[in-house]
Amino acid sequence: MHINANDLLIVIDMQNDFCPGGALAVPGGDDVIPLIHRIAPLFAHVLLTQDWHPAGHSSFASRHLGKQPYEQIELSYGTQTLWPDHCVQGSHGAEFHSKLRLPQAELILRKGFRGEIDSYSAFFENDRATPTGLLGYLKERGLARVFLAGLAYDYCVGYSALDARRLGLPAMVIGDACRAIDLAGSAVAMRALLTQAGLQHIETSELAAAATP
Ligand code: VGL
Ligand code: ZN
Repeated sequence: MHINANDLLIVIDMQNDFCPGGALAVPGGDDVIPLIHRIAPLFAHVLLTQDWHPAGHSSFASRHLGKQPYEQIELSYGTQTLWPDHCVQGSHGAEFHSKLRLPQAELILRKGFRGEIDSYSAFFENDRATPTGLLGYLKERGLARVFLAGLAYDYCVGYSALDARRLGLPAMVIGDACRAIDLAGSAVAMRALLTQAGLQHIETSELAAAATP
């Protein structure tokens, strides 16, 4: 798999709260940091996403009387899984993991900042209709193909990949550079959804820099 000048690496939600010790820790979440560091220099363009919720966000179980984390509820835009309070704006948990070193990242895209709607995907909020602006950014910058890595495979990575595909953008999930929350089989379910949508998984070892002339 050769990387071109207009390919983009999107590193999803590599934040303290999604790493071991965090409020919504993804098992082995920080294990992908060295893998991301290995592949990032192959890309001319890197973008980071940052889950960024106001306190009392509607995706937090604590906001809903009698509800526990990981239960589901119906909100105006559909079914929403409830989470422990996480990635609260300005908190330590919302910061990028201290070992993550991607100073070359050209954009930090924050999402989930509206109190009444969650946003897993980097492209659309959870109503699957309200755009984050990322598509416009990619178009204006001539970035054509996206490669996705980070956390969590079965939520933010997966939905970002599905939306990229829905928008007609070639997208690839770097499978070994992701980790899943894996709630009730959600990792297997997401893999099936991605495959069904025609999305390809690749491994970090398959990535190679474009041949220099
Ligand atoms: C995520 C659940 C809630 C993710 C974010 O980054 O996958 N999952 N907020
Ligand atoms: Zn979140």
